[in-house]
Amino acid sequence: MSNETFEPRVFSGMQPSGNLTLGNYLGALRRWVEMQDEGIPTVYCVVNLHAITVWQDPEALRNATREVTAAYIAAGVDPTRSILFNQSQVPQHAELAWIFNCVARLGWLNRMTQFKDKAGKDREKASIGLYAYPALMAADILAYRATHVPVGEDQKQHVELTRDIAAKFNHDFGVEFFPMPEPVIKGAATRVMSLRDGTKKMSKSDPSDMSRINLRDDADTIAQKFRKARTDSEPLPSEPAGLEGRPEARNLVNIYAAIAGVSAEAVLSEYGGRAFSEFKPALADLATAHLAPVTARMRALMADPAEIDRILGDGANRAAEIAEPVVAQVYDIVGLIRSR
Ligand code: AQP
Repeated sequence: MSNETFEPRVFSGMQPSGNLTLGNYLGALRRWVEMQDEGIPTVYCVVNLHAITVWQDPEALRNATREVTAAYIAAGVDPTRSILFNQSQVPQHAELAWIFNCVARLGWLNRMTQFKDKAGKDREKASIGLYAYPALMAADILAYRATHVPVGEDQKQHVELTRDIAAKFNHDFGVEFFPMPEPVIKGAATRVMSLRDGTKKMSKSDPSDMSRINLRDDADTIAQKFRKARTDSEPLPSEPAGLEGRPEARNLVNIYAAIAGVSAEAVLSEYGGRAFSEFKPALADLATAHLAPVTARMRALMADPAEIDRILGDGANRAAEIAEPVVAQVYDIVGLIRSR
């Protein structure tokens, strides 16, 4: 079955497990805004049910939910053009996730690298929710029968699992109900790496704040973090092949390229042969100039939490208008009685 049978619709989300990073912004959020501006129907979610798959302080979680909403809007998500909401306010996500828990196979989930990374060595102590995370993500996407999912590279495997779940559901019940959603992974920074270790992904929940640029960091903090970013002692090469085996250098070049909207080649043709002591301040200036308006807008929005709650309430109503008939049909297909 092809997705042409389905109206195009975009869905994506981020966890309020901390404040958003430059990785979230360059890897996904900027693409969300582009897709909204292309006029495709877009549904963007703050995925707080995903966040609690690892421990979250309740007050910090409430605050981060509003802050992530503010970051979406500050980055250009327009709550009148996109549906912008918070996952727990639309119970259809959790309802559909249960059904997908019964469709997904243990063998599929056992292959998920994010679970392996996040559970660490002591897997016995990981929550069942962390293990079943991809089934909930499939529910997020498929409750809207979304066809496109803009994400960073790390989420590709989960979107592929969503396709497997959709295909198995369609096959088991002999229907053509769900589309096969496609991951949209584009740009020079689909995997932004930690500033402390070029082999590790930049993450909002990394214990070291110096490992990441937060969207709420001020100019001095951004400059300090880039200045202290780990690098080797060689000057920058004059072409991308010279970045081989130099993950930290590659990361900084990719960040520069993504923010400036140019290729890594273009960055290196300007900075090749120059030392990091010259490149890092240039990168900090570029990042600061780009992020300062986003940060300022985020702060202004956070000063009025009641308005954020109003936006989320409105978004949840609009989201439920789409998700409820989908979940009701799924119940019917599966043979579950829903009406009272
Ligand atoms: N470093 C990254 N580079 C590019 N894209 C990234 N994304 C995350 N980190 C990077 C993309 O941002 C979106 C939201 O991610 P998420 O909040 O659902 O969870 P995550 O992928 O696990 O992100 P974090 O920041 O690492 O969160 P924590 O620390 O809580 O696990 C996704 O599209 C993701 O690809």
